Amino acid sequence: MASKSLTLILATTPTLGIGKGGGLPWPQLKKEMGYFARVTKRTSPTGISEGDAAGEIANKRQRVNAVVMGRKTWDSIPERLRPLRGRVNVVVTRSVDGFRGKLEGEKQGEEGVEGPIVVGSVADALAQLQGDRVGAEVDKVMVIGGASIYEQALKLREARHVLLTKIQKEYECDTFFSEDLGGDGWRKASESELKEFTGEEFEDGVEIEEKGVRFEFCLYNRVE
Ligand code: FOL
Repeated sequence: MASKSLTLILATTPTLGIGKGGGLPWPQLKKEMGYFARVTKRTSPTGISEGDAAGEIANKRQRVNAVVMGRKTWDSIPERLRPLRGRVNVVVTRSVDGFRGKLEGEKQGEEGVEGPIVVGSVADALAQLQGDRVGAEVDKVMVIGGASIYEQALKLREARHVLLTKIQKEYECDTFFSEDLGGDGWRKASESELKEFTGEEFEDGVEIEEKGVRFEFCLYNRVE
């Protein structure tokens, strides 16, 4: 089976800042976070429409996306919102056993809530999501940070897409994205490619303003 591709999703300031003090650098931007939640949850269309005979016959395994994150990003998500709902959560840590132990000490085993898969690297995450380790068929694998996890992901050939929100205002940051998407290895996709990839309508356009902050939704594809 061919390996699944990886999509990085992130928002950056003009100097590529992504984080500050273990959280996001900017005040809560609801429309930006809403975009993140919808896009990471939404699976790509199957090509089989409802009521389609082929659809009835086909094995209807539930499809779901996965979000792959570093341990610090996991810690940054409010406890009541994690694992991120409607997505398979994968946490990358150098201390897999330590993290599993910490999870057990927390809530865990809350009814109907599946804990995260814990792995030692982004490559391990892909390997786990490839097989039927997960009860559902995994569609998109989205890498949601932080900096060192984006760097690890970008070293893999599977990293093909970057969904980047360009926040057009500078905020103080202590964590930065390291890849130059303006370079030869990447091509900015058109608005129609972005629509198709995300399933978003962008009725207000790809440039939004919220709380006096402008931001633009972009997709970059790796050049072969
Ligand atoms: N990508 C983009 N475009 N924006 C981000 O803010 C972002 N943040 C992260 C990774 N990629 C990103 C990492 N940080 C939540 C909190 C922090 C976080 C990622 C997600 C979170 O709580 N998400 C919930 C709530 C969404 C909502 O409030 O609507 C979720 O269900 O996704």
